Amino acid sequence: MTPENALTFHEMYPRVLRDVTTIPEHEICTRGNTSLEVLDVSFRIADPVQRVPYLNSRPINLAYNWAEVLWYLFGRDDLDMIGYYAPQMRQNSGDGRTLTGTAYGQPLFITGPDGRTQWQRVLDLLGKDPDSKRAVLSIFRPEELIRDNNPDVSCTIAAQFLLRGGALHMTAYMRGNDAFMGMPSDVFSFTVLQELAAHQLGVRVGHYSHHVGSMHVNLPNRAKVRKILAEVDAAGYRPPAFRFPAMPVDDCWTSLRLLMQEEAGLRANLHQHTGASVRETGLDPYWQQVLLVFEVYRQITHTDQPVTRDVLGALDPGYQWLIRHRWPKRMPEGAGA
Ligand code: 5HM
Repeated sequence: MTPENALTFHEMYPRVLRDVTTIPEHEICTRGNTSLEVLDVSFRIADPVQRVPYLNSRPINLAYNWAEVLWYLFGRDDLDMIGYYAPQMRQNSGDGRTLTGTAYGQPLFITGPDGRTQWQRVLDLLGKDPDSKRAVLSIFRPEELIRDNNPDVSCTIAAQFLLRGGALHMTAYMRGNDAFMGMPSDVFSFTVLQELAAHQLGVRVGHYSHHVGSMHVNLPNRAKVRKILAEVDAAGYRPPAFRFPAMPVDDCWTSLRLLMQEEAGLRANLHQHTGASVRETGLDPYWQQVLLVFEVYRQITHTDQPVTRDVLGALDPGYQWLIRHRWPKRMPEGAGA
């Protein structure tokens, strides 16, 4: 199948939702979920930095998306961290403490017997053989199907980097993807990994491709999908013209380690931030924005007050738009969306 193309994920998201809900190939019922399904869905995003849909009817949770990225990058599998941002993920845990299949950081960022992570191996490989077709990050493990009732089997089979024409392209292969709920988070985190890898290799960010065996929408979400389609189909619809910021070209890992420490303190409500204290961390402004998002989420989770104007005002316009739309009831008075 020829992949559909779009410049941004904002453009592609409603297109996939429309295909799955208006011309489904199957209606399936598995593990208690009834879904509309299309098989073998592929698409390509030309500018993967533009990884976010800006939809009134489906404002993404930027705090969760960035937390998931950190959770992956630091090889974590604990519910303590990810369950704080997405309490519903606790249902997929077999032991009440960890996740197995969903914790993609474990296969990707835990050091193996050769003293390297999978991530480092593929980057080393591309450094030596830039045209390689072997730069594969494997995620799905055959052992995941040993237990019939495994509550958490990886949905992502693998991801591949292809360095061509001086740009790092990424292709993700998923066995199944929930087009409404899961796909925005998966595209967000995978394209951040792509951007990070491109910077580590010192090359441009190429296009991002997404191949899915079973693309589906669970029936209870069909009404929400209709709202999204109504929003983009409305006469005179114009998407907000935000640009998602580009990651700085430096050793992001130093910033990421500091961000990870800061995140843990905010999550435990051990400290709090203002616009000024975030600037004083020494983080690059790009990572300061992520820290501000975690501070917004701390205020939302640990207090019952509106988010402070100071922190809200320090956010990049696109981030601010997403936060205002996600948590409209927690905005300071007079701070309209
Ligand atoms: O029955 P199954 O294991 O496929 O249920 C898990 C479902 O979670 C997937 O079918 C998919 O709808 C969703 N999912 C997703 O879309 C799960 C993960 C976690 O690996 C993901 N994207 N990253």
